[in-house]
Amino acid sequence: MQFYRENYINALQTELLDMVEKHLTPVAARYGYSEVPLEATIKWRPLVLVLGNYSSGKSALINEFLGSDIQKTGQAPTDDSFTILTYDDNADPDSPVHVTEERDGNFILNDPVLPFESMKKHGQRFTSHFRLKKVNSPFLRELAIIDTPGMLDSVTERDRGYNYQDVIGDFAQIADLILVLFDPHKAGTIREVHTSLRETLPARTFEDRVLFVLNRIDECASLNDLLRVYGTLCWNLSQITGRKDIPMIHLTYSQQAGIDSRNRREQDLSYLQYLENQREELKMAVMEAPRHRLDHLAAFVETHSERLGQMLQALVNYRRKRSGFRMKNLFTGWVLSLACAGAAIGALLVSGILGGLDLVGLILAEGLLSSAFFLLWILSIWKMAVRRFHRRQLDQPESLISLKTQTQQDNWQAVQGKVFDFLEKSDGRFSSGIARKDYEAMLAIFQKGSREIREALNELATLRPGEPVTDPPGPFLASLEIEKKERRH
Ligand SMILES: Nc1nc2c(ncn2[C@@H]2O[C@H](COP(=O)(O)OP(=O)(O)O)[C@@H](O)[C@H]2O)c(=O)[nH]1
Ligand SMILES: [Mg+2]
Repeated sequence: MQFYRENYINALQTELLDMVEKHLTPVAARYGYSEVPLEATIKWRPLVLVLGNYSSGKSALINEFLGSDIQKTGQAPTDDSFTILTYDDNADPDSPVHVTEERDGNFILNDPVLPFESMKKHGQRFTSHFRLKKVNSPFLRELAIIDTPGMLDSVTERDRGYNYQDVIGDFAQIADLILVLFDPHKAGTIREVHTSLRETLPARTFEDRVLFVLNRIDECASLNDLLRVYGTLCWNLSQITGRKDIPMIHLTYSQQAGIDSRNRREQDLSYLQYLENQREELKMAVMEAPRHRLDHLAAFVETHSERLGQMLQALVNYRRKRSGFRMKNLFTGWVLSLACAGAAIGALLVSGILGGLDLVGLILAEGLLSSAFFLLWILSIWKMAVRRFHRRQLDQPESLISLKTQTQQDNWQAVQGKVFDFLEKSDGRFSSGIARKDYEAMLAIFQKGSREIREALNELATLRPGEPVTDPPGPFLASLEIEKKERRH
């Protein structure tokens, strides 16, 4: 079969999902790392999340992409819902672009095909502000868009009845591409958006996954005004991100919305002609979402195999420490039992009670008595000591692992609670052999699998649409598969 860039992307995606499903999810389930299968949030179509203040023109820009007025727009906070816009495979692609089907929050949150089941936790008020629209726009063939209600000031924010920041954080985590929109009137108010993104996105994917857009640029009075606004935004961004280099900012506006609102003021809009191409560029960047999905998947495999690896390392260390403790304590018990039995027999001899016993009898008595003491030790002190050891580990789980690098510390933050829960629930009784094997598998995925995936992604970057490919990607971790099979036989 001839391979092209398009099916290379698909094949790579299938390989990666397979890897998560076969290798990561079973381990994640075994140790309570995740309640739902890990692939649940990443198996649907590539997702583009659109964020920004209210009336920064999110909905208008989306309408522009889709080629029709699908989303409501307006100056006041018009639309307070999260809306998934996705393609309708059954609709007639030649009919004018329109909404072919609408679904409510209850449906979306309960459909196992969709990646939103875990968002049920945000409650009924959120559910009633969540909807899905199927649209026959060709723009949506390879991706879905999430339109969001804008951020309001913090006072009004409290009346929503759900935690807006948390919802945004959850969407950001499953999104492959995030558009953050600003408009010239509010180029300074981006702290909240940034905070929730920083908190939820793994640091190394932040830069690749977020696109900054200065929208509604047709509302600047002149080129000077635009430059002033642009400068303000850059300054704010670098203040908040703490970086000296300014991220790329797309400058654009919605043509239709612009025409509708024009001629209210004196404006010199001659500068716009130089920026017309930016809309198309942004559109192309958004249409790269399937490639971002691959990066996202690669990062997903990397992050979760690394975290699971660390979790397992802590568990393996726990078992090692526990065995060491048990052995040491057992040995102490044995020595003490012998000593006690010896002392007791000595005392009895001195008092003349055991006077009639010969050497063999004495050895036998010592054996019997020390065994009794030892049994007593095992049943009482030893058990208690192991329980106390267990509690001590639970009190300071960080003693189970060495945290030298920042990455190790970040990962530990993410898994510490899970290690605690698992140890508490299992009471420390789990197979150390299986844990060690699982740890090695996670290490192999993190080190070898990630490298193989990166190589395939690099190869992809060199391909142009329509260009044939000599080798399909993968199979990744062939060695791990073979090892697994061998173990089964
Ligand atoms: N002049 C101009 N007006 C815009 C532009 N984009 C949006 N608008 C208008 O700004 C208002 C808010 O837009 P909307 O898309 O609803 O913002 P949202 O709250 O971010 O979804 C509407 O009245 C739009 O017509 C633009 O690029 N130029
Ligand atoms: Mg809107």
